[in-house]
Amino acid sequence: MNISVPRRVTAVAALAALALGGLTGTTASANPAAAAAPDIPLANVKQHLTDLQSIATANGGNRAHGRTGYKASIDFVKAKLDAAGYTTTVQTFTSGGSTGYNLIADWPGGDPNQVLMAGSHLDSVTSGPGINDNGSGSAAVLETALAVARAGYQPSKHLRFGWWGAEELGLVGSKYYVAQLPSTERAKLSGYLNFDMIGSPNPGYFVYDDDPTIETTFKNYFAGIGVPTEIETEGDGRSDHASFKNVGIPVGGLFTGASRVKSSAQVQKWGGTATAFDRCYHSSCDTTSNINDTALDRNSDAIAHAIWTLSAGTTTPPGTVFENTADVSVPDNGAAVTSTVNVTGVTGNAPSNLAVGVDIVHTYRGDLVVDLVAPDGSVYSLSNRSGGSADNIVQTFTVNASSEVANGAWKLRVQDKASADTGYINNFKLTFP
Ligand code: DTR
Ligand code: CA
Ligand code: ZN
Ligand code: ZN
Repeated sequence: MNISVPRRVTAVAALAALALGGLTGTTASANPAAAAAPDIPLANVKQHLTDLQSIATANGGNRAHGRTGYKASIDFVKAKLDAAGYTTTVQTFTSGGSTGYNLIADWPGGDPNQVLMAGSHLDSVTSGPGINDNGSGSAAVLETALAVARAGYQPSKHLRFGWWGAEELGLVGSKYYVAQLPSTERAKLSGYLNFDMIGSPNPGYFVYDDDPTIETTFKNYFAGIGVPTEIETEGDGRSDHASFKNVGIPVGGLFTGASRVKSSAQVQKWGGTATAFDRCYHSSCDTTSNINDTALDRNSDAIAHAIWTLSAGTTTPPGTVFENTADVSVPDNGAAVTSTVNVTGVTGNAPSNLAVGVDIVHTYRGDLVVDLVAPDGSVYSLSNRSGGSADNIVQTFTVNASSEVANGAWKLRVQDKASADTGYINNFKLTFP
């Protein structure tokens, strides 16, 4: 039986412990500075492009609005996001007599009144597979979203990602999305980042000159890796950010060029040739061979940098533990009792896979009703008179607590509902993955 009370480790000690290989069984109130973005693996982004190419090949050579290849592209991206724990929504609209689709993916958590959004159009033209235009943007945004999930990133702001239909017909999908968004919801969007053609074979590095904070964020990234950038001058109105800008939402984005010809000065700056940035723009040759890997990698990492920087979140170190080791006696056939842990220093909401460690010593577990009570009073049933005459409940439950604010007093509530056997709470632990 352990009678020690919850031990608090100062943030510094907690971080030191984490640095030394993780905390061991004590309360951590680590509150790290805003975390740096992870590197986005180029191989993963290119695999998405290969998959999109396969989809086009299997569907008449394109992924255009109204064609089977586009819906197959939506299904492909959605499946990966669902598997990663996103809340996805497919929005339908009609254009040119055909059904169009937008895919919206929300990362659970963050301040719902401050939404940072990133997006790209997923449709191609009918003449080709659209791997640079715009598989490149779609794949990079997808991989960044998957990196958020891998990191267990809990940003201050709520993260949302979008893949738009029928951009090539005139920004139709993103215009529909914005038009359908109530003004109260539009007001919550702190920024929209757009990525349309970010892997051009003869690349330039262009930054949209719209919202200054977003523009600076991107410029700083490229300056940090020693890559000069230019302001995107032809971008206004030319891609989905225009749909958001037109209703006053701050926008930004990246672009590596389309059919325009790279100048000799730009060749001096970026290398390549004084030819089109993308000679396969809107052509059948816009395939997986129509990609410059360096440009795709740099822009993918720039997207992650912007998401992490502009969402001002922190990554809860994997395995952050909050626990209460004090014993609490459970009265036989009596009133409910509780053990409490106070979660601090975790930004945003709790995760969808919160690990709830329960350790109850008892001679008849079937007597017990065991609940997790969130700081706002929400009740999550863990065990309800189950297990019969077996001894003890020593188990880790995985709870989807993503609708709960993480910080606050979480309680393990236990009640013995039958006479003749009794016991005590030995340990109650919450682990943030
Ligand atoms: N309209 C985009 C390509 C495009 C052309 N100029 C810009 C500037 C900024 C972003 C995108 C573009 C398309 O064909 O999808
Ligand atoms: Ca990378
Ligand atoms: Zn296009
Ligand atoms: Zn495009």
